[in-house]
Formats: sequence, C-alpha cells, structure tokens
Amino acid sequence: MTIQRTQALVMGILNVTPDSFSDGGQYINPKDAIASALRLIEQGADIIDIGGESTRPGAKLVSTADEIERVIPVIKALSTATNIPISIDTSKPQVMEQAVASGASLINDVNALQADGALQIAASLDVDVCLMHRQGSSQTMQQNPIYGDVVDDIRQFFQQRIEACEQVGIAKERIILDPGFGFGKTLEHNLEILRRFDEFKSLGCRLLAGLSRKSMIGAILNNRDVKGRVVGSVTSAIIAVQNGADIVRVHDVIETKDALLVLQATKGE
Ligand code: 8Y7
Repeated sequence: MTIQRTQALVMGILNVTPDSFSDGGQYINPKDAIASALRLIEQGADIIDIGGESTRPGAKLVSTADEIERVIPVIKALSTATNIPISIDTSKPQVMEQAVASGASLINDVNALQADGALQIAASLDVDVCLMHRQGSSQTMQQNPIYGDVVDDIRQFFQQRIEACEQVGIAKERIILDPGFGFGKTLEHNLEILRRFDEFKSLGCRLLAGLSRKSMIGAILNNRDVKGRVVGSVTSAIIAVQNGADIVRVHDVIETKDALLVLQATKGE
C-alpha cells in the first residue's frame, strides 16, 4: 500500500508506559515499541510521538531516570530505522535533552515548557516545540476546572508562552500550540474549544489537536469504552482540521488518514 500524504499531519501515538489508559502495558519492551512505531509509519503517520510518562488523570509520576530508560532506547533505534520526525512527549528538561541527542526533533510538552530550565534547554536544542495548555496537574485537573471564557483564557495563556519562548530565542515558526483537550476541562469546555478552534489561528503558530480516544468522546457516545471510540475520535480529528488544526495526535492512524484524504479531496486540494 502506498502512503498518501495529506496537508494536515498525523502524529501517531506511541506510549512506552505501563499505565497508559488506552494501550496500557502493551509497548514497554523496546523491541515491541519499535515494531509498533514502524507499523504506525507504514500506516501513514507523519510524526511519531513517544512518551514515557502517562499524563492521564490520576496517573503516577515517573522519575527522570525511569523515563529516560523507557524512551531513549526506543528513540535511538527508531531514529536509525526511519527518517520520520520523532516527537518526545515529556515535561522534563533532562529527558528533552537526551531525547533530542538521540534523534528527536520535536518536544511535545503538556506543561508548555514551564518546568524549571525547560525553556532554556528547548531554546538551546533548536527544535520545534508543542506547547499544550492545561489547568492544574494530572492529579488534580479534572476536579473542578473553571474558566472565564475558555477560548479567551487559553489564548491568553498561549500569548504569554509565546512571549516567554521568544525571550529565550525560540521563534514563532518553531512553536505549535495545543489547547489540551481533556486537561482540566469539562465536556462543555472541550466542545466549545473544538467548535471555536479557529480562534487560535490568529496567534500565528501551527496548531495541534489531541482528541483521540479521550473521555470526551466516550461521554458524547453515552460512556462508550475506549475500544469503541475510533469513529468518534476520527470524526473529532476531522472537525479539528476543518477548524484549522495543522496536526492531529491520534492512536488510529489508518482510519484518521482515510478521513483526512476524503476531506482533502472534497476541498479540491
Ligand atoms: C495530549 C498530549 C496526551 C494532547 C498533546 C492522551 C501527551 C493523554 N494528550 N500531547 N499528550 N496534546 N500535545 O489521551 O492532547 O493521549 S496524553
């Protein structure tokens, strides 16, 4: 099967954590992790996002040493096996540094480079950065999220982070913004963000949307379990792209790709 490219990029998710909610425990052995990554690439992933710390609500924290031990062998092996860009999903400066030295070219930080030293390290590494918004920590974020206007509040946060990046020499072209679906947001917040996604465009950065298999999809589908969320997830990815997302972060690469190809053909692109 030949891989057809779409304008919007597909970021395939590779968790190397024993406690990720949707594929927990499957990919902890480096050999298996690499095989899974290669499968995502065959299916048409444009970027592989590798994470060693689960960020789901209530997940346990992982030490820097453990996170490094999980992700670095996989990044090293994958970067020799493929030219596809590798993204490191981490909030820890030391993990960022080692991951980039091992072949990663994008830092995906759900903490938007707010950890001590993260901005400086990211600037020194000269790679792309994805800055995600969240309210609260993974432990507390779903307890009682409160916003004024959710989209305006997130836009303001982005504006501040863009300024912080520019101050250390990270150019706007390097920055990808992500409103962080499900990270300290109610279902209503998530739906409003998706509906008004295009309002982030004027900040002048690329935009990423991560909706794949999230509980908001389960909630819309009358509390559907994780396995039954594929069609809902693909639909949400398409809506995000129609509303301006440049990259979608997904588990189900083939299905998302098919939908993006249909969308693109329909638009005559
Ligand atoms: C997102 C993410 C997760 C997201 C970005 C999950 C690491 C939870 N979600 N990174 N990571 N955006 N940029 O459901 O939405 O995959 S973890």
